[in-house]
Amino acid sequence: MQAADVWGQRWAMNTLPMARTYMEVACRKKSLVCLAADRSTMAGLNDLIDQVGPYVAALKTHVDLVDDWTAESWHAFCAKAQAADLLIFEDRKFADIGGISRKQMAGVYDIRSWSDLVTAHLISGPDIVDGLQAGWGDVGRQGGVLLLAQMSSRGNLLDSEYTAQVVAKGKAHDGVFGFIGNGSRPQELTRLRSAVGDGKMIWTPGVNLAVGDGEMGQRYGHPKEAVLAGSDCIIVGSGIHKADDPAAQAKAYADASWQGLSLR
Ligand code: 5BU
Repeated sequence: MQAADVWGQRWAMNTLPMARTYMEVACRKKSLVCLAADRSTMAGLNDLIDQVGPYVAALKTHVDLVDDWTAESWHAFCAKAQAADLLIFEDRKFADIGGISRKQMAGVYDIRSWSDLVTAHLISGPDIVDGLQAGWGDVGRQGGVLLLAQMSSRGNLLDSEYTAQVVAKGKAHDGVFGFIGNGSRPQELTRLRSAVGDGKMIWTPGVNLAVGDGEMGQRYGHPKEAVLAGSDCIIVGSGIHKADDPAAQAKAYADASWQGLSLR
């Protein structure tokens, strides 16, 4: 089936090339899973891609939590992810003023050179999106920003009024790929989807087949419920990378997410 048929209005209304690339990858893999690759060694990260690459549509990184990081090993890791047909998404949660965010795209990690997507808070105002876009522009690349409209963690300060403002400002900006929503609370997600409409992506952390409370205030909802409530991509970390059989678990998450999409 063509991506346009599978995704319906989401495809029709979402003209950003990066969003369409994601929707096509998801169809090729029958998976709406973004792997949160939160392992601390390069060997662990490389193993993970080797095992689960076929079952996930995107890769989410925290480049600054790797103990043995080097520019060369990271470059090779990104090449492996690209070969596995994965969008690379650095969950940097930028939050500074536009000009500094632009500079932070460079620096030691040079996020602008290998990321397709990054996260940002809108707490400092909308110029952060222009700053991040300028960062990619500085190296002749294109990317998309996912704005944090909600979070999955207990007691976070992103209340409904804040969410509404993030959505209103982000919807109008071409540099915004979409929004982060709370995957652990389908009702909140349904409200977020109705505010966002079909023109932008919603990606959701806080998803696990074992629904309930996680470590240190994390909360989890079920993958299928999140997709039914309007998530376009479930972000799954420990549910996959801490599993005894990461490949089998990644497939289970992929199947649950794909089933959710087919019922929507
Ligand atoms: P977990 O192991 O599935 O709980 O990992 C979740 C990942 O998603 C982890 O990398 C977090 O940094 C990320 N995350 C989150 O959990 N909640 C949020 O609201 C945001 C990101 Br934004």
